[in-house]
Amino acid sequence: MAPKVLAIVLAGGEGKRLMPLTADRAKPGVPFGGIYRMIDFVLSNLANAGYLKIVVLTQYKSHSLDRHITKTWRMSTLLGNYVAPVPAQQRLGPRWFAGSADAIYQSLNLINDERPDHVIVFGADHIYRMDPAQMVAEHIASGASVTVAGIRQPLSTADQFGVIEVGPDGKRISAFREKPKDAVGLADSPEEIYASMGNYVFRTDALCEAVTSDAKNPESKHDMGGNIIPELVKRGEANVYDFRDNEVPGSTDRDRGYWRDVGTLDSFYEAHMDLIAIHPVFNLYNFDWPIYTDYRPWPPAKFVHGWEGRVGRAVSSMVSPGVVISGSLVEQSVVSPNVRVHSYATVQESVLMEGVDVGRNAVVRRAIIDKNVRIPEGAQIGVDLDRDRERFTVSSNGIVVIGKNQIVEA
Ligand code: ADQ
Repeated sequence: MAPKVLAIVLAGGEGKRLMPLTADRAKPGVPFGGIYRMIDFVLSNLANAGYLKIVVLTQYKSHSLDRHITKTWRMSTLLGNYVAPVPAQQRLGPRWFAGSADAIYQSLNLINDERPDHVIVFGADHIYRMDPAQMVAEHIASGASVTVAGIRQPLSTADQFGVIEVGPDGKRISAFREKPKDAVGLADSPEEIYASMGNYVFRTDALCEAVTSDAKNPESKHDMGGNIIPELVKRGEANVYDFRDNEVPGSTDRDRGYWRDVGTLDSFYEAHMDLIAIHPVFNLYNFDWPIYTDYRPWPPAKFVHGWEGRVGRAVSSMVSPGVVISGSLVEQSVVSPNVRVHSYATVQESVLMEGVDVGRNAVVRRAIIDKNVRIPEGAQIGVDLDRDRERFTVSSNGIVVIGKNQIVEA
């Protein structure tokens, strides 16, 4: 009989480094790529691989995330009601999850109900395609207690990741340090480290034992990457799964192995620019491994002559349904549903979320504009960064970010 597998998606992350986009939504609920939300990528990967028993552990500001999962995933006839969002239940006392391992510990009842042989524990805030079944197969064949997905990343980013060292067989993890400040590069590539993708496959007994004994340890931060994985590595029971070995149907040479942690404003912005590059490094047109999301009855996008017959155009951009671009120019941008861009406005190298309205003559450059923000007539965003710093968030790479309910003065 095929082994029984339950998937747990950790979706409680607060996403402090994505403020103001996470001011009133959880990080996995942040809109991405026009019509998606970040969590759609991990859920699509699981669903495409045939894993349809999925619980999503939510916590922080989870309202819009819950609504999205319920509407898009849980009610889906395709998936047959399997994806269930599970909020922090405070079963074990009047507290929220103390960390990602505590989130699992407090949800052990779900594992006990389901009695799987193996548990997939994946994060919810990465943009990538992956066939998790290949990782599960390798995990089962190796007999490891846990298998951690690993990918090479620049040495300079070591302090954002769990850094993996492997033994002579290239598989058994010999050391694991969570976000080290003093990492050294790989022997065969000194400018790279081997990073944990925050995706794990556990033998069920090993996971239950690990989170239960961790819960009793007052010194622990109850963090998967900070506590659970290092403990299993110390016992010599953890293996790595190299993401380079993953073959997703329909992927191209260009987007094979693409994985983006979009935890900061700059990486979130760069991942959008990856989508609209002339030869996109992440290909949304792979219908062999579709990314599912919530489709609403929006009409098609429309490009119309505006004031004085000026042509409305978008080039090198992705434009979602419901958008109207009239007498204005949109370049190298990702435009979400129901955006309006009015005559003589210019939008360049920007990400506009649902319902944004760009007034006549306005200029928006290298910016991320959150849902429903109105850019008034003649306003300039991303033109004078010193002025923008006084009123908005400006990322370290100079991207201007305007949050959901911010008022933009004319
Ligand atoms: P981080 O992403 O920094 O590093 P964390 O903030 O714990 O770790 O988030 C991991 C996942 O768990 C995210 O999907 C987040 O949304 C979720 N999460 C966090 N706290 C939660 C809670 N209380 N309840 C439910 N879900 C919660 C991790 C690993 C690193 C690895 C990187 C890869 O710890 O080792 O390198 O991911 O990006």
